[in-house]
Amino acid sequence: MSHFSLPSLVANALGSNKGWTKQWAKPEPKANYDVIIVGAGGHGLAAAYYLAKEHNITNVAVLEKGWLGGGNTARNTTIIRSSYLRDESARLYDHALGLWEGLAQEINYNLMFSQRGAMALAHTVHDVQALKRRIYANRLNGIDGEWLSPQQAKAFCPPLNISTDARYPVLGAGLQRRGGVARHDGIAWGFARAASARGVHIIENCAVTGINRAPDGSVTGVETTRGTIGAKKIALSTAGNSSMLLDMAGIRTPIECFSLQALVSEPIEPIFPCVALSNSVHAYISQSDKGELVIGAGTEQYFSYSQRGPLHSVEHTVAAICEMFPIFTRLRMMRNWGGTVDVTPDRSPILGLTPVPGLYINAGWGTGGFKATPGAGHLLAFTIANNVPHDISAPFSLKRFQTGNLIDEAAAASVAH
Ligand code: FAD
Ligand code: PYC
Repeated sequence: MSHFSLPSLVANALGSNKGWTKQWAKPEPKANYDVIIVGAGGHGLAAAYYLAKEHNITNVAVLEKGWLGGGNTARNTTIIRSSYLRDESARLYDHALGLWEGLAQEINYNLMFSQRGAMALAHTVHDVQALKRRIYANRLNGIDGEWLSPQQAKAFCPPLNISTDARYPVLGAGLQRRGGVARHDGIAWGFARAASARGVHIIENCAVTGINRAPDGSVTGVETTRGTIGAKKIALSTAGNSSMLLDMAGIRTPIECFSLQALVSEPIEPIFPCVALSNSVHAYISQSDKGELVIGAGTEQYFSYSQRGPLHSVEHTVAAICEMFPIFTRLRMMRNWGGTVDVTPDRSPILGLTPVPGLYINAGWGTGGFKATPGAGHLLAFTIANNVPHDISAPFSLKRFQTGNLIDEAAAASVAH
């Protein structure tokens, strides 16, 4: 089975991102912009790109406290799928997946987007019922999904142990064949280069420390570690730091932050042909094109803004992987790391207007926002440009925490919380 998608091969053959060189301009900040986006993760950079491309708004700055793409965009396990339960989520994530499918050509950057299939394993009767329900709901929404028996799951993923004497035997699996993985840096650098080419300013080492407001309450700009910068509109796209930024504008949300850890093994020959996720045993795994097994854990059980976590969670995750895939028992772990994820009570994002005129929010993607990167940026750009939410993102407003119209995706998050 090939790990490369055709778009990747084409973009690669064209040599479009020559050795991953970072080809975007590094301007000094101007005094004023039409739009400031806080956070140069994949989402913020995508929003800047779509603002320029689809709304002809190019007087835009993306301000980043660290380095471009160094937040969760750089730290995730890159699983992409649109297999969420609720109609609202299905539209949201499938919008993003649709954008991924044409993106390498569109921005002429090798994103190494590989639709190798994302397979969620069932280990209990409850898992079977929840996964089958999700597959049926997905199909009603026009999203591909199929149920695999244990034998079919093993045929799809040969390293899988389907022995009935496993501690949590595999009872079957839900498969989305259009799911897969991509190169995390690629999406940040690709959007950065494409936005920069359209005139967007990307300014690194520029932390936002305050949000300035006019007497009528509307935004006028931001205070930063590189001085005051004016703007008519400001969008916050700061993932694990979102609640701190919202605090600066006096907005409270039910976001809670946790560390989420991942690790990679030493590189080995291609052996793992898909993405596999287990909610019950708590681990997810794929193989990178470099050959490393990319493995992720559940969220830590305490609140934290720390981009690291304890070793015992990694050990628990590795134990789960070895149980499901005993062939990996003798592999060495190369390195592990963590990111800070911003989790909402219903495990769905917040994307839209805020009570502060001119201030927009894209947050709460928690453990699952990498897959949404082009979609989140696309919908955020629409919202900023038109000052109204896009139809697809309208249900994901802050107001749902007051109205109670929650969009519960706890089971579909595929990560233990
Ligand atoms: P980020 O990339 O974090 O960007 C936000 C940026 O804002 C950062 O660069 C940060 O430095 C900057 N910032 C913060 N505060 C300020 C400030 N005051 N001023 C200026 N800049 C600021 N999702 C999936 O879909 N699939 C997965 O397999 C998956 N696995 C994951 C595994 C791990 C270990 C982790 C940690 C996350 C995982 N996720 C996954 C979640 C995913 O990584 C995030 O939801 C997504 O990357 C968020 O993108 P972003 O652009 O919003 O955030
Ligand atoms: O959202 O599918 C997901 C996911 C898997 C691992 C981390 N996030």
